[in-house]
Amino acid sequence: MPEDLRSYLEVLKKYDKLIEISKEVDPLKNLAGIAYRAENEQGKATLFHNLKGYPKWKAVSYMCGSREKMAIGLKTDKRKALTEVNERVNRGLIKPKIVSDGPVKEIVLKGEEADLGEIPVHVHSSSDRGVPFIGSSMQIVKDPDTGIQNVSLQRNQIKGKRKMGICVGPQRHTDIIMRKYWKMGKAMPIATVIGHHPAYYIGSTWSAYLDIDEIDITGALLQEPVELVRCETIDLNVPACAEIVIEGEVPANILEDEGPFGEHAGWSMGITTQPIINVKAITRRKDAIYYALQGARPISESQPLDAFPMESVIYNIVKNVGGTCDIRDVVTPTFAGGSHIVVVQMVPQIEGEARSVLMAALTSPYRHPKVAIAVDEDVDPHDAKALWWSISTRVDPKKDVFIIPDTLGHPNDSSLEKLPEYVGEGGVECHQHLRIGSKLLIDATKGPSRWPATMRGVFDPVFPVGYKEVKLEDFTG
Ligand SMILES: Cc1cc2nc3c(=O)[nH]c(=O)nc-3n(C[C@H](O)[C@H](O)[C@H](O)COP(=O)(O)O)c2cc1C
Ligand SMILES: [Mn+2]
Repeated sequence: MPEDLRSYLEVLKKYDKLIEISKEVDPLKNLAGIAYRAENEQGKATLFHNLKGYPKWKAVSYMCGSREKMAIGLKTDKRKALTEVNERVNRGLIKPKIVSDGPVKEIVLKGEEADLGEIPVHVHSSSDRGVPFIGSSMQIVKDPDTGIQNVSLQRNQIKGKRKMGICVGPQRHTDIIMRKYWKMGKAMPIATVIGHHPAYYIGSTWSAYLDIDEIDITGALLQEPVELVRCETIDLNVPACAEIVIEGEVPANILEDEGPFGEHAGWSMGITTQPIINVKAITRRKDAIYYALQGARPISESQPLDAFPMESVIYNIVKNVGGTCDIRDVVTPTFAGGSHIVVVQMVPQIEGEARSVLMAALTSPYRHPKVAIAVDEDVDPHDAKALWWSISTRVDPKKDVFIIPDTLGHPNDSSLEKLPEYVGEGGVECHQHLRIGSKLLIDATKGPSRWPATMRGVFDPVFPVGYKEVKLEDFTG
């Protein structure tokens, strides 16, 4: 059986990472808050069995709420995840196979039969004025020049029975491809895929090159070809074992108000103008499980799902700096929000290496990070206290801190300067601003390993006597 959302729920149950709730929960009023507490207070995903107004539906939330959970879904663990994921991807991407049918076709609703209102789409944040947004939408489009499909996670605002907004980041692949259709005066076919195994979600947030179909990355992550099935009304192929697929088109040159929506930084950018999707069909499983991916305030699913592929991609880059170097982990702390900080755990071998690694960490396909911090092998980059201790005790600002001005930033990082609107190719207005900012590099390592051990040793931590040997329970029970 191919891996899907259901096989993953079984894994979460086995590892005691899932809370099942049978009391009635309202997707418009309290689903988000309950799911947020389950993750932030207990580190667990939530499966809702009883949804107000949607008697036949179940919904899952926070299934991608931490690196730990996604790692067990990929049959590895939190610590080994980055090396394991990169080994799988570097072994070679795996092309999908086309099948003639699949569970996502159990129900096919075309034209007037299709109704977004039958799906239990939830309200995410206090900023959103009670409007439901689909957060778990993997958008599949096809480059008209190459015929290569692109998969990208982009939210949808519900605007009517068969109308949604789509939030398209400037200059990302969906935007570049959409403008090719618009230049020809054509609508862009688009398939919105909801609910599948985390390997699909990690693939869809993986920032690869334009001519890479992210579904091949999912194949590599799973180490088996993904099964795809043809859409009913548009010329696209979609995962056969997804829960729900919405088939539609983005009409040319139409921009409408979108938002407000709580962003990954933990606040809302207010209203911007964005393209829309006109829905042509909905196909789904008979007993489809809705994936209520929660966005916004940390820790939502925005941060870990941004982080895991970003950490993998950056790890793959920094481990080759200067030929090869000793990288132990790469972490974009989810509690910080926005994925603007990247921490590299490493043992620098020679002078200058940590700085080069920090520059490389900020120069990947990802625009999010603006602060890079190098910590040594004895500092856990997942632990905020250890990070602060390291910065406080191992950094001389005049020689260990650098700022690189006027660099590309993330378009949703409101602390950075907005560039003026530009008019894109074919006279199409850009609907969002690009931002220019700066980068901060902090070297909090103990110094190169080729230095005499006594020089690095100055920074070695000391521990209370007996600390490593004792267990408190042995003395209190
Ligand atoms: C939870 C989550 C929500 C996201 N929502 C959006 C979005 O609404 N619009 C967008 O452009 N990117 C969004 N992203 C980022 C894109 O998914 C990511 O940049 C992806 O790599 C873009 O695909 P591309 O490399 O094919 O351009 C989101 C990421 C996450 C983790
Ligand atoms: Mn892409």
